[in-house]
Amino acid sequence: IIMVFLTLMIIFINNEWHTSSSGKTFPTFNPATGVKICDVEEEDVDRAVGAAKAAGQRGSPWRRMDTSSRGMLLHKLADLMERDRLLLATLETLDTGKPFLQSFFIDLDGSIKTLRYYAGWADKIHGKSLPVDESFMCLTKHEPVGVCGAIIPWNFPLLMFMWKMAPALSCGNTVVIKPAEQTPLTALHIGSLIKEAGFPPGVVNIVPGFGPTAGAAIASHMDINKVAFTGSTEVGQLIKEASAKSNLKRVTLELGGKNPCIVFADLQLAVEETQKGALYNQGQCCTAASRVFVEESIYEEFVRRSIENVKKIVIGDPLDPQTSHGPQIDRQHFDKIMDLIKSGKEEGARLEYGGAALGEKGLFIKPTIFSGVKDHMRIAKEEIFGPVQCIFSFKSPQEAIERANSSQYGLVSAVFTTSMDRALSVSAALETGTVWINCYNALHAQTPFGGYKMSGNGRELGEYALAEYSEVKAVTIKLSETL
Ligand code: TXE
Repeated sequence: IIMVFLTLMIIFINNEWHTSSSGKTFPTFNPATGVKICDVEEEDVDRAVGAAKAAGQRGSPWRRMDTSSRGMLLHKLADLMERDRLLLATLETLDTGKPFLQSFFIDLDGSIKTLRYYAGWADKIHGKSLPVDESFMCLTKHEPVGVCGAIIPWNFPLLMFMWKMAPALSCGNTVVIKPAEQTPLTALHIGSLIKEAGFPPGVVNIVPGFGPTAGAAIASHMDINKVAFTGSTEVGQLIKEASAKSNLKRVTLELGGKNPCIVFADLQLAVEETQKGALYNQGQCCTAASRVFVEESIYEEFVRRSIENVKKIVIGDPLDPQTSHGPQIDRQHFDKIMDLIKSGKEEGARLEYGGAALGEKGLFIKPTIFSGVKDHMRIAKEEIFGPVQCIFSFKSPQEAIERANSSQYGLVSAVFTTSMDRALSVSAALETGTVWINCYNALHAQTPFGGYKMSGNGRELGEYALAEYSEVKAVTIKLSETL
């Protein structure tokens, strides 16, 4: 049924489906089989921005809508996603290769919860009255920023879509969203749900396309007031540059990571959580636990248990509910990972497990463990974005912190310890936007997410994200009468 439904996916603008004005299409593939799923119409950013701008103008149905009704629309969309959960999870797995149960439980759950969380905020976004000097009164109002562009990666297509769209709509903005070229399918199904939920035309527009064309057009568009991007640090830099050279649109960036975990104690928990952190989604996570520092006294036991633990992973057809590990997203990415694995072997890290592709063809890579990793090696410095766990040893907490912080990145980190003192002192010293204590990948719609240093700018999720999608207007009133 899905294959019939997916003959040609088209562009969603103004609550209608359009073909590309350039006539261009591009294919999307199932990474587990290499088989083409369907063709997708390519871009039309200008048309989408025009629709979004008109939909967000003063006096438009969207701008005049009660804030509580705005919240109800977001809840309605969440209801429809719950209804179509099976279809959406299947599409996500077909397009990304991620195991079905992960799509169904993690990606769909996170997406729906994000929508509901921001649905709740819609009528609670308000300013303040300020005690200003002399005979004045000052009120602040939080207004929409305008047209918000969103550029989405392929590792969590639906979840990243919701992390950007939900707060933008909750604050009353309109959006133009570009899914990643590898994974446009769930975004396009959301288009049909947007219409069914009853959002006014033009509030949400979805333009599949490539980075250097559609993505770059969003970053430099004069009528887009804000852009939110998740992807590589290199492209993040291009987006900031394009903003500076066009209209200084606001930019939030969620970029790469080389995330340290520091393990002092609680061995079995640390083995399981850090390995899940390193290998989840085939290692294709900005939060991947890619540098695991283990205290010298427990190092050998940690490595031994990690090897035992990795054997539980089931590699196979992502649609099979038994499968816990699928293929990498595409050939280019597969080659990049294999090259980094080769460099690890050549630079003297000890290969404890995996280290090779599975089978001659296809994009499956065996979960891989390196021990004896040294800070100068490429696998210790570069974002691998693949199923590779790198284990280092350390002697003192000071040394571990210094090495953990010695990175251009600062996205997430984790500490495993039974001492609350140690947990608090180490988490205070770590230069990352998130610190997990005795857990990993513990993400919640209520909790802000974003990076220090070159891992990004701004925060997604939680109340903090609302500031990224609101303009603050100060209204100052002269009081002529004092009583
Ligand atoms: O990322 P890109 P790629 C990291 C990870 C991965 C590497 C490369 O290390 O190995 O990046 O992956 C759009 N202007 N992450 O090449 O190119 C593109 O179409 C505007 C980390 O896939 O950054 C897609 O929609 N947009 C990460 C999105 O940017 C452009 C998630 C991401 O693609 C553009 C993905 C341009 N010039 C990769 N060029 C994370 N932080 O989770 C591309 N794009």
